[in-house]
Amino acid sequence: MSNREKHDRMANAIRALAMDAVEAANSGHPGMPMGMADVATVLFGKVLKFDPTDPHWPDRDRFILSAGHGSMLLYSLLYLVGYEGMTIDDIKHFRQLGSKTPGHPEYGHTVGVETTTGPLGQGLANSVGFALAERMLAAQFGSDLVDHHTYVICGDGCLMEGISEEAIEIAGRQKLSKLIVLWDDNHITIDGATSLSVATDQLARFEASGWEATRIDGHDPHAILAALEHAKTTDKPSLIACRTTIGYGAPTKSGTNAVHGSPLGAAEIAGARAALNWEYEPFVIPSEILDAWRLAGLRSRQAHKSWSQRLKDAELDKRAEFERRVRGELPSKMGDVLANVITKARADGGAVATRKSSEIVLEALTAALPEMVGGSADLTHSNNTKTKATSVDVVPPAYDGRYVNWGIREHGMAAAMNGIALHGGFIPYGGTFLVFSDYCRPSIRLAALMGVRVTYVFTHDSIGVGEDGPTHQPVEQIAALRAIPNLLVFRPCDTVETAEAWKLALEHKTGPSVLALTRQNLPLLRTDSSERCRTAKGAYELASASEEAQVSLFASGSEVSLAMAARDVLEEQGVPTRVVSVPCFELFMNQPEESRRQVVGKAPVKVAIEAAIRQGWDAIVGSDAAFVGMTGFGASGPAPQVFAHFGITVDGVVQTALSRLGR
Ligand SMILES: Cc1ncc(C[n+]2csc(CCOP(=O)(O)OP(=O)(O)O)c2C)c(N)n1
Repeated sequence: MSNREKHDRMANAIRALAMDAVEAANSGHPGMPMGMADVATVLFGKVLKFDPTDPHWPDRDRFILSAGHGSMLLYSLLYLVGYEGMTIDDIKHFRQLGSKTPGHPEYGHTVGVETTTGPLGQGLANSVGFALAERMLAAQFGSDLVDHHTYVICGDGCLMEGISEEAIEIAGRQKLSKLIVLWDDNHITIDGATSLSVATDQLARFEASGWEATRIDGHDPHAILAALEHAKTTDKPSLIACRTTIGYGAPTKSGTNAVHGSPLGAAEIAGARAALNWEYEPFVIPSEILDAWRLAGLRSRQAHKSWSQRLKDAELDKRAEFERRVRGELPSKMGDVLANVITKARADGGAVATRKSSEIVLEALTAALPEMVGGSADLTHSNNTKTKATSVDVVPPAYDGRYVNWGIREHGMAAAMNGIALHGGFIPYGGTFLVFSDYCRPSIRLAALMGVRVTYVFTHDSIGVGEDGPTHQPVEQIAALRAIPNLLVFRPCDTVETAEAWKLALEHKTGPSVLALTRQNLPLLRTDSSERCRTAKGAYELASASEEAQVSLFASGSEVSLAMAARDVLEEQGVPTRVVSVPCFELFMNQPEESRRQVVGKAPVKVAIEAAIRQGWDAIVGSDAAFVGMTGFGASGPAPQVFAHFGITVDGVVQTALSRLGR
């Protein structure tokens, strides 16, 4: 068999598996895998550094299928190269409930899947984080241990999505030369030709952002290999536009949107089998082709062995630290570090904004945890995310800093932080205003879905923003974030709760966390000397009533101090009142029912207070409770006046409670 013949047959194995699996599932996307089979065959067969027997090898090249609808491309490859846990039966169960081959690639579900993709553009933007993490980790541990590439296959959809622009600009600025993007330039999307909706010169666009860009025939294995090899030598990120035919091999449907997202049908599949000279039954790969693929799977064995030897030979301390970082384990001193912060905050006692509290905590944490990498979407001095330990920026060529200037690119930042966390070796945190969490939301959702540890520092968390007005005053964002499963949303009331929130966020290894922080100063409320991390329960009684409580006040963040002041007034008026601080709904909902009941208490009047919409509170306080908060958008003006305008005041809370008591 000639090399060309061998290549064609290896690529046709992907095409056959893709069309057969989609046919069996009666759903899926055969066109993209069939079109990109040649590119994928060269990449996995000749270039990609990977070892199917150790899918988590830290120095493997990363492969990201940003065009996640083409998942059968990835599943076929994982099966063909011999990943344990991807069998032909898994391929036959494509898109079935509980299978390892879900509709779109899911991180943590299928071995060999580096990130969850499907929402177009996210994978491409994740890849920027992967490639940046590789450079940063190499800067810290040396190229002996860290020296790999990040490869992406994306489609027209990924490049049309706005997030791609942010990702491309970040990668260009950071000169991520080991990031190589293969664009499936097939001129087709769901609705038809790309010309329906796009007239962009993509190569010029990438070049304008500091990339090297080239166009090749995506069905010519020599051109593909040459382009990949060249891309590895440049000092810029690379775009390789691979001109392909979607559904390559399908006799009547190839090159059209008919092959994008539907089974081909028996007749078209028979025609494709004939055209591709593929005479085998569905799901049958002849042994010489499977052997060729399995050999490709062994290609990096030696590289892996040499790497393992280098790790073994590394100094003991360096090796232990590298392994700890890759495992994502926190250093044992973290507890002491936070305890010191809390002791000092109690000694200092003054009022501080929780964004400042977060900065105080971060100063200590980032000094103790070299894996923390910070950043902000151009609001560093508002988000208070930069510390002494992270004062050096991450910039080429050294990449030895710990702070990323993401620019005004919230979505790109959030997606890249996912990539950094998924790469391993780092715990990313990044800031913007809470109101702009909407700009990050698709990536936050994916962080939660994937279960990756990312922390969002969202400051300016209410109408307390004041003069910037309703465009900058979040009202529905907290509720919207609380709606995302597996996302911890913390709204701490003082420095102690902020330190506890940071601790819990870092310990939440299986999901992301939000810290919603104030711009305005707040008094220290947790003045007791207890070392208990009370935030861990999500809600707790901060102040008890003098006698059996008539009123329970529930609040989060800046409204907890308001509740405490209202309690004083009510107690003075002879109304026994308790205050429950609610820094984290999700953690509270995880408590056993009995302890939740105790925290909620039996007071006949319950009032929840939050300078945001009510949505979500009923699950804690009940729909019969009163609520002091927002019902619409905010207003521009000095913060105290805005709070007064909306009745979110001590008097407002007192009057609400008294009227509920019929007084
Ligand atoms: C954010 C987002 N919007 C819409 C979709 C639905 N969708 C899936 S594939 C696709 C078309 C993608 O076109 P292209 O990238 O050219 O893929 P190809 O047709 O070449 O397979 C769309 C709109 C999606 N997955 N993600």
